[in-house]
Amino acid sequence: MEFVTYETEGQVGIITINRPKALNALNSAVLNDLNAVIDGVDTNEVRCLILTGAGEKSFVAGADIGEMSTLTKEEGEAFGKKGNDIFRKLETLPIPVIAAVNGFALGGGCEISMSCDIRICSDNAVFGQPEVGLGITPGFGGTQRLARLVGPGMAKQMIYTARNIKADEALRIGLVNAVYPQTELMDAAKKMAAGIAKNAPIAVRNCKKAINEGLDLDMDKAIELEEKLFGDCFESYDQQEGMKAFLEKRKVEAFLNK
Ligand code: DAK
Repeated sequence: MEFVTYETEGQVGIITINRPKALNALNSAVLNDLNAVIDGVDTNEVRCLILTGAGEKSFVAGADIGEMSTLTKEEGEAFGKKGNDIFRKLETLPIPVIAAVNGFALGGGCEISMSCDIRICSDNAVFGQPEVGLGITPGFGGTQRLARLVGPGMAKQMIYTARNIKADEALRIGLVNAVYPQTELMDAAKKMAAGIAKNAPIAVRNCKKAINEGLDLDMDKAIELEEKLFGDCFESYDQQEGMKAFLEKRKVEAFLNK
């Protein structure tokens, strides 16, 4: 893969967008590689993913402006769909994904981070949706996910003004969960991922499904969904081992994803 690398460390997978000369901007080739890498993740073996960008300056500086600059209306819509399908695939993967935002997360970069379950960032990170300054709308889900994450008022301010925000402001408005010195970001991401990976995988997956799908439902339906996913954990080896370990006052030997 030319533009996206994938490695595993134990039960944690690390996807790195690797086009540092263009600050990891997303062109069609990067999107194709990303799609193939996501398709190749063995979600039975890997229990948590980290998504990051190569280099120390940028996570993803957006969709590739050069490539977009000559698109027709139809091509623009097709490019939007290409990105959206991949971002949605990431969002609906059964396992959690942590975005380790190591610098610029602009436009499509901010949008891909918002397709992840959790965002943490380095202290040099910059977030923004600069699209209206380029004559377009956010096209990879930005209008939808930003409003859901930080509320419509703040999302509208960021999108209409196209003003970038620094890591401390991203933390204050809840766009990221934590800020780390650049040199500590990946260790923090790996530590969080390992903490997730050691928990019962079926339960973690069901929590992801309950939260993601429940947010699109009214409360009665959402609670019903939670009941089903709660029930689904029972009779599993991991539920029995988890509860038995508590009752026997010992540590869980291992959760086996069954
Ligand atoms: N696209 C292409 N190349 C980019 C890029 C981008 N988004 N961002 C940076 N680069 C390239 C630069 O052109 C430069 O290349 P060379 O000139 O060296 O060949 C190299 O990366 C280094 O960038 P700079 O020299 O500019 O580095 P600086 O440190 O001076 O500035 C910066 C860093 C991040 C502030 C600056 O590069 C910048 O402003 N970049 C653009 C950020 C941006 O506006 N991003 C949002 C892009 S718009 C849609 C689908 C998707 C989208 C919208 C609609 N539909 C189809 C509906 C998404 C839109 C976006 O993401």
